Amino acid sequence: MRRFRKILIANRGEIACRIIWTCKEMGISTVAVHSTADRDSLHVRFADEAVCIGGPTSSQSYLNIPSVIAAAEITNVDAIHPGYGFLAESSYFAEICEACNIKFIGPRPDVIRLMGDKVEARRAMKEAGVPILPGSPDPLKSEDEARALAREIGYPVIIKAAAGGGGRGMRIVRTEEEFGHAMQTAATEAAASFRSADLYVEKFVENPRHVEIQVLADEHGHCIHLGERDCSIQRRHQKIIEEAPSPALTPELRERMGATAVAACRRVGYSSAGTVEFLLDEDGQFYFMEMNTRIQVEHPVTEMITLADIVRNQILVAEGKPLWYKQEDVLFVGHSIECRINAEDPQTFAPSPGLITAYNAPGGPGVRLDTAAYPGYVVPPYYDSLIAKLVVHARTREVAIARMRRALEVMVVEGIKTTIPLHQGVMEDPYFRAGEYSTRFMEQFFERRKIQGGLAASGGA
Ligand code: MV4
Repeated sequence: MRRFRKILIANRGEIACRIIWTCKEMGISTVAVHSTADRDSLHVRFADEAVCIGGPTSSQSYLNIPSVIAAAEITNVDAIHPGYGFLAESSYFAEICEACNIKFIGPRPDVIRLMGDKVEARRAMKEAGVPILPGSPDPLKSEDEARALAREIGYPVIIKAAAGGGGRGMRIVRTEEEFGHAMQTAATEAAASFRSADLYVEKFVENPRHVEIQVLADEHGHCIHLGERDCSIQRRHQKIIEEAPSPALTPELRERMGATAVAACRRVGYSSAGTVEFLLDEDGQFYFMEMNTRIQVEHPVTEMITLADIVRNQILVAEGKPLWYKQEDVLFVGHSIECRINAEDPQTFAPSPGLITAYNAPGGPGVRLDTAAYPGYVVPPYYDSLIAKLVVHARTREVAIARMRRALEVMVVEGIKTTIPLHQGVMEDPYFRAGEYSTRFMEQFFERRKIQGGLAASGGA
């Protein structure tokens, strides 16, 4: 067991600031790394030390392993927190950290590698007794074999890249006639996007909800869950709104999904914070989708309803400490909703980088804003367009929605386009308000608005 004196944050933006907040509370010094485009960023300003690690593109800086490690060596840190994205799920980077005697704040490299291979992850989950969808036990070897398997499973099926995840390189196949073409294009896309062109096939679930369980595990085999998040509101596999608890779960289903996620983590020797993603079908059956071995963008909704600090727990278990609370000690209070504010056109989702000319942060009871933006900040064009996460907490879902509407109303971001008007529209949507939505919500929302005469006519953008 050791105590970290200094941590390097291998990330930028709101998540780098979020990690620094917790380090300050724990009395741990921080080192920020930044690209030349991020010199004036808040994470650079709030960290105790800062090191420029390269040019503006991600590959020149935040993905540049030798630069990040050099910064860690120069500043003599005990550990590196990778945040999300960039190097967070690189088993190779985790291994390099280990070889340099720097603690990687996350699970072991072999566990990251296992979960990065979706075919292997499915196998491990099956062995742990976690429900998986009918599908390939191994990567597809030939079109004929795959076709026979799809016929056995029954259409519709979905072809996915073994090295994929997050929706890249997927093809839904509804009839046998489409199969050959779908497999070809999926293979081409997988080969271009990932190290591996391997594919697998699964039964396709119509109108599912995306419900994920937050887990915390220490290095001594203890594991607990902090309940679920409903992340069904997405567009092109980018989450837009998340909430906890899910309006779709009963206490009984929550307990079963939580226990299943914990069993999955035990089986693979998981440590640190992690997320087990499930598809929930219209009959209330749930199936393993993937496991994320990092802290996630939407972790604040879980922090709000459980009063846990997930980053603090990641740091404590990385120090080798046992989890200090048991499953029975986890609190669940009220309801939380997160709206992702992106520097994007709210209708086309085209990126909208540039100068923030005017800015007002909402506050007041039950409002949390995770952001690295400030008046005069220039949103660079090189990275993800997320500029703020507006998170609310209230006793009930109804009051949480009212609180979100009021916070969105007083939030001002001028000079660039943002998704604030889109969120205002969703908060007014009768299906959202009823909690009746699936992963198809956004397309249906835009369809309803078109019929009504567009966003502008109904109080949106
Ligand atoms: C699926 C599915 C239906 N059936 N797998 C999308 C992201 C990636 N993690 C897997 N995804 C899906 N996998 C089967 N067998 C539907 C999706 C899916 C989806 C999932 C969650 C949230 C939004 C989605 C939008 C389209 C498709």
